Amino acid sequence: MTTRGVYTLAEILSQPSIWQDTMEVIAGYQDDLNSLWRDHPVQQVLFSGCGSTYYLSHTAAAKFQTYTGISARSHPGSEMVLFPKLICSGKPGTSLLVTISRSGKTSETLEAATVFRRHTGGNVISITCDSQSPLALQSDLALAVDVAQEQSVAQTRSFTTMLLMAQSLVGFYTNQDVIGALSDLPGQAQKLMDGYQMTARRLGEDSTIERFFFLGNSFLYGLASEAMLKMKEMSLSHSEVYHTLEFRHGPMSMVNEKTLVVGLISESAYTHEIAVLRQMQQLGARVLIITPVIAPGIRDWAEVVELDPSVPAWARSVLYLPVLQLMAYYRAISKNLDPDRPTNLDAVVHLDDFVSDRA
Ligand code: F1P
Repeated sequence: MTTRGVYTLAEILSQPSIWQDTMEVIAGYQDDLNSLWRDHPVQQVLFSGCGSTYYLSHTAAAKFQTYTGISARSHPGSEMVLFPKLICSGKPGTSLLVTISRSGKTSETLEAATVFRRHTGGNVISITCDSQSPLALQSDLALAVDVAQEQSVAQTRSFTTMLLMAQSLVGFYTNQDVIGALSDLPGQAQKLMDGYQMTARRLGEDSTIERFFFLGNSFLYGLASEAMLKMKEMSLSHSEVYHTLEFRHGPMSMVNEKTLVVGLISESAYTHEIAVLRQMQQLGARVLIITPVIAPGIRDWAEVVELDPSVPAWARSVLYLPVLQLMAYYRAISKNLDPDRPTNLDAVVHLDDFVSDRA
């Protein structure tokens, strides 16, 4: 019995219970969030993180603008520090920054918060798994989900739990029944992992697959990016991410019979997204589709992970990831790698003297 990846597998499988434990924590932040928005109305919201948490910030920004109508965009922490003009727009005090960091210690993210304040005078919210971290302690409001902390370097439950928190920002701002919508998710995640763990294992262990392409639109692009990174970090595989229809504009030249194309399917663009995946299957690719909508005959040419369409789209995003995390895990183990300790990676990137004044 290998000890490789013991933390990663446990942390992936623990997501339903960790999400359940997080519900009360999330509900506890509603009043603080509503006060902050009421007392400091904003015209734009910036989201920022690094690596996995940059991808999370991309999903959060797309979701926030889609559902609130307020301008929202995401930048890697390093971009905000090195190119502060990316930050500046609008009058002082009309912007809000949401920084996302599992550790709350990543140098670029910490400095991005400092640069943001200096250039805009705006407030900083942090979403983190460490309430005692420098980022949390220097934020105007720290939304901490410490229960999701991990031993593995590869983010899994920390990512999805911080995503639950980010989704809840949207839900609170738009007066949704946040806890009602979130309360169904742990059971949905358990059902997905019970129902598709063997699919994830079979695809992960399939050594005839040499290239992975993860496709997603809108707020699913950030999740497709995270799935791409998990496959890279954990299994050192050829793994790329594209906006779904963008894949036709050149990258599909790489498709062959040793390719798995994974489609994270939305409801609003479903027919266009499925057309891309069907085309890739006809070019010889294997196809895995994660979708809330099931078209007739789709199972004849694709492997399908079915999401429950009764879960509101603004709350459903976390459900796209557990099966893809498991696929990356099983591929790592089948390649005799240790996903707990990805090659070349540390849990936190510390940069000495990374300050914007000298940028
Ligand atoms: C950010 C990060 C991770 C990456 C690796 C190194 O950490 O880049 O996204 O997967 O673990 O650190 P954090 O700011 O979210 O703690």
